[in-house]
Amino acid sequence: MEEFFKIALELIEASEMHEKYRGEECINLIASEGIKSPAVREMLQLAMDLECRYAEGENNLDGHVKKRYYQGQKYITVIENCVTDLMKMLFKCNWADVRLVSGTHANLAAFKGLSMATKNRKMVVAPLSAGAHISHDYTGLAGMVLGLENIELAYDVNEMNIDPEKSAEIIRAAKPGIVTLGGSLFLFPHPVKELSEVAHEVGAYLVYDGAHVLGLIAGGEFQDPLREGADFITASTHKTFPGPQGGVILAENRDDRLEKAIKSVQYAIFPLSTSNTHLGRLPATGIAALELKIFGRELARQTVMNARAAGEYLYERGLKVLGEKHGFTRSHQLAVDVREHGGGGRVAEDLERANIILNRNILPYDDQSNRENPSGIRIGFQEVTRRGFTESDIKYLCDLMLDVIKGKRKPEEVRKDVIELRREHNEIKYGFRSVKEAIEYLQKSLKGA
Ligand code: DSN
Repeated sequence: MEEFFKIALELIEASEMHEKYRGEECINLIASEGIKSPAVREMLQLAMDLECRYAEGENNLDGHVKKRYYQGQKYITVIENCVTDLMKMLFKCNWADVRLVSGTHANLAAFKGLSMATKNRKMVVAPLSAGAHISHDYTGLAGMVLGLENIELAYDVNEMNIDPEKSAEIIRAAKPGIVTLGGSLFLFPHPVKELSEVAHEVGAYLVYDGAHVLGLIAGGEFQDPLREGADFITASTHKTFPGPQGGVILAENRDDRLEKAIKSVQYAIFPLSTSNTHLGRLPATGIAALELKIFGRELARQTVMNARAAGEYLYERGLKVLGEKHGFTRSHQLAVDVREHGGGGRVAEDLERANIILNRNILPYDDQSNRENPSGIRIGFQEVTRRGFTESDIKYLCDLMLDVIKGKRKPEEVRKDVIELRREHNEIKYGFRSVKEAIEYLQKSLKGA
């Protein structure tokens, strides 16, 4: 009993300490994370009963609830339908599913559904080292769980992008059921237009994993995959889309081909891969969609501007920032080759000692299995942008990073400055300060309409 109680106490203390450490004392630059506004946080708190409930069932082709297997659903159904509609309207499409609990779950349902619809187990996708997510890969969900056969797209390291011509040849030769673009190291828009035409020519569906860039797409930055020809967008809702941790799939139901695929993906969602859809996150996801509708353009623009400004600043001071040819990035991310400073693992750990949190990253020319100390680090600017960082703050942050990376100052010394910089940015911008403020905004806008 004593041991059990000690562990319980340790758990509570660690949870409290974590909130202070990462929430108040670190500058967070992990590109796959995101920060929520006070209104989104408050909405999560308000949904504590919803957090206890279940809602299994089927949806119709509008993405609305069609059938439920439990009672007590009258508001749950409204909530799910409202969030679905907000997502459809935000991303200008006529089908969405918000029952996915993560981006990987969204990929699971899309890949499973589409491999059933096409009766084809081949998927053409970028290599892991060129930015694909582990769930796309033969060593991850796609290969080991779903049993898909992966065929790699061609990647052009000079462009830091998928090579459209060579990849088109690969798709034509492989005749897959799925072509997947998008991913986790994602600096420049992928050639969706070119490759969706080829995918459709061979009867494949094009899936765009927009987990990292969903908020940028909502804000009109980066690219517009559904208009460029993608059949499905899979994504998480907690990176540049600043909502609670969750997932979503979006599509434009244009014709019989899409309708067949949507039905199959819906079946892969329920009954194949969900029971509890984690309902407590849904109202807050809707508030995040509202915030992007109102503030998304400005937020996305500033996020990309901050990332590009950091790229230029670090490059001018001698770091090997990739993608120089195209202004370093058009997303929220930068990729930096830090081999001459000890490698990605070493640099990420040194920065962690200074309370600057980012991740080591495999770069396209790395050995894919070198996950311990790859060449690169990946830096994401979505959270600092929401904390109100503009170009001058970004340059100062880069100076602090350079001090550590170049060994000019001890990380522990830099940490004091990092904590101070973080404390100067307590307010979350581009969102509502409370649910009340959101309601007042909506009521005022509706009155004026
Ligand atoms: N593994 C995450 C990333 O950091 O990109 C996404 O799931």
